[in-house]
Amino acid sequence: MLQQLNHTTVVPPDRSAQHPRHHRLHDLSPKRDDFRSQVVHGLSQKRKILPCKFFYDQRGSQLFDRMCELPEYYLTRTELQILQSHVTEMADALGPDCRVVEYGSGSSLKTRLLLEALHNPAAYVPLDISREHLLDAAGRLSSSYPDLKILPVCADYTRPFTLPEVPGARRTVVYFPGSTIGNFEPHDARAFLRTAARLCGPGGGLLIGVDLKKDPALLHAAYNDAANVTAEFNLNLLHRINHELEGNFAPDRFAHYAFYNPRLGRIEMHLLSQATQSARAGGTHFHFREGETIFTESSYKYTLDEFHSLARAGGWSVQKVWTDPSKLFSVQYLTVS
Ligand code: AVI
Repeated sequence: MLQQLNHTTVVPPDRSAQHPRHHRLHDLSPKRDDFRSQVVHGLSQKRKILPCKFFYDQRGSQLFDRMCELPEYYLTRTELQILQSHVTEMADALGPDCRVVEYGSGSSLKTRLLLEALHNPAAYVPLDISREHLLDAAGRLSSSYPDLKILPVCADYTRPFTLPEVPGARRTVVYFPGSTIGNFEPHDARAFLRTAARLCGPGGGLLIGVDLKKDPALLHAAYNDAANVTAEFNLNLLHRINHELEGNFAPDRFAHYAFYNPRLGRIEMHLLSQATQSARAGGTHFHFREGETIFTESSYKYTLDEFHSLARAGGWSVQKVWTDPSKLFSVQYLTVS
C-alpha cells in the first residue's frame, strides 16, 4: 500500500529503487519487541529486571524530552554545545558525499546542525523502529532541506538490515548521538559496534556521543533531578504495564532509585518496592519484598581510554575526539579499522 506524507512516499522495500525522485520510506517491517512476554520474563527473574527500551511509550518519550531540558541533566545541552563549537571540524572529518545514517528518527537540533555543516551529503538516512516518528521527522526535515535526499528506513538498528543504495556516495557514516551507547551492557555495545562497522564497510565512519566518567555527585544529580521528572519517567513503566498488560501495580508503592555504581562505571536505575506487596501483569502474579528492586536501566559512563578500547574491540579506530571544557561529554569520530 502506498501512503504519502509531505515529500515522503512509502513503498515496499523491493520497489524502493524505482522512484528515485522522491523521499521514500524503506520499510523493513522490524519485528516489535513483545512487551508482554519480556515483562513477564523480566519480572520472573530472581533479580527482577525490565528492559529500558520500554520506557519510550508516548508519555515516556514526552518525559524524556523534558529530562533533556532539566538543569541537572547536562548530557543534551553539553553535546549540543560541543556540536555548536566543532561542527565544521566534524564535517571536515566526515568529508564530502557521505551517506549519513542516523540511528534514531533525526528530529533533534543536533541533526540539523550537522546536516547544515556537511559537505554535499549524498543522502541522509534516518533510521527508527517507529514508522510514525520516522515519517514525522523525515517530513519536517524535507520541508527544511528540500534539496537533500532523505531516505527514511524503518528498521531495528540492533539487528542486521540493509541500507538504500545511494549512487555517488563516497562513504557511509553512522550518526549516533545522545550517549545511547551507554544504555547497552558492554558486550551488547561491542556487538552493536561490530554490526555498525559491517554496515558501513571499509572507509565507513561513526560519529557518536559518549558520556564521560565524572564526579559521582554530578551524575547522581543528573538522574535524581529536583523536579522528579526522572522519577516520573522511571515510574511510568509501571503505568504502562498497568495500561497495556492488564496490570494492577500501585506505582505510589514503588520509589525511583538511581545511583552511580563506581565499580561498574554506570548509573543504575531501579524501582524500589516500599512494602511487601504483590502485583499482577500479563496474567501473572509477582511478589515483591520490601526493599526489593526492579532494575530498569544502566547508563554506562566511559573514560576516553575505556571507550577507545571498546571501539577497538568493536572494529573501529578513534580518529577525533571533541569534548566540552569541563570534559563532561564527548563526541567522537571513529573509522572502520
Ligand atoms: C537515552 N539515554 C542516553 C538516557 C541516559 O542518560 O542514559 C536515558 C535516561 N535515563 C534517565 N535519564 C535519561
